[in-house]
Amino acid sequence: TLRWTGVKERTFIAVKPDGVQRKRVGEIVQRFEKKGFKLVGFKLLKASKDLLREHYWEHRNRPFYNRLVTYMSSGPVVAMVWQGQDVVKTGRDMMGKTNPIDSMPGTFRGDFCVEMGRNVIHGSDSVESAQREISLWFKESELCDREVCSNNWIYD
Ligand code: 3AN
Repeated sequence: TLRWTGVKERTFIAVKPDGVQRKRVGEIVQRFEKKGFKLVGFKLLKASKDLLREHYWEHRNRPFYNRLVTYMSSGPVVAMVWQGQDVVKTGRDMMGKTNPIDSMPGTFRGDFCVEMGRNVIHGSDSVESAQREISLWFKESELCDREVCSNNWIYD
């Protein structure tokens, strides 16, 4: 309905291989749930280099590109789609900055890691990149958004 116009915003969040190996999946999921966002997609997979090259296409000319793709394909990642009002920006705020040294305590990167090359989590940086990334990682049929959701308790 018109009353809840922003509620359908979606972001793509991935727990990177270092985050999975270091058992951060539960806490990351828990913090998104506690905040009030809705989980609409979730899978554990070992991403192919082709998928990762496309995912990080905007960084293709950066010196760290190949290392980044190698690291991201080195083990399973947890790919997720979260939905809710302003979830893209809020997800970025919950993550902290690209470099953990600039990330405040209370953020995932501020709390869980020390180096940019092992920074635990990915989150889309805009609504447009979220749409691109979600369609890259998920089929529409893998997303669940039809279940009854108690929006009344989360949105005014
Ligand atoms: P963010 O993930 O915060 O949006 P981006 O999109 O600038 O950051 O970079 C994508 C990923 O590339 C980062 N999460 C990080 O793993 C890696 N990365 C970015 N900059 C560097 C760098 N200077 N050296 C090594 N890795 C980097």
